[in-house]
Amino acid sequence: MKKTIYLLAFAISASAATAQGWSFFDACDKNEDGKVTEAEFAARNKKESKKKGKTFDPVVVKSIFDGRDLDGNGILSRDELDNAPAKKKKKKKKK
Ligand SMILES: [Ca+2]
Ligand SMILES: [Ca+2]
Repeated sequence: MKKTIYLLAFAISASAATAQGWSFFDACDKNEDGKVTEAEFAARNKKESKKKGKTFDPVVVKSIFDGRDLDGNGILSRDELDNAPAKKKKKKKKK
């Protein structure tokens, strides 16, 4: 039972973004050129870290950025940023 709730919360947080028309991508893409550069991504994470009282670690952010940058062109597209983590979850099919 506990597990179900946990999974549900996960699913909600992942889909809520798109349902509300908010996307992490848009939040990062400050100049709205349809791409998120490493600088934009870092800036966003820096802000988030500050808000959450965490220390901003550029090394960690860079590794996240690289992990999302599937084609390795140094820029995150909307697909790479918004859809990359969701892909993983598709493994577990749920109706
Ligand atoms: Ca941009
Ligand atoms: Ca890319």
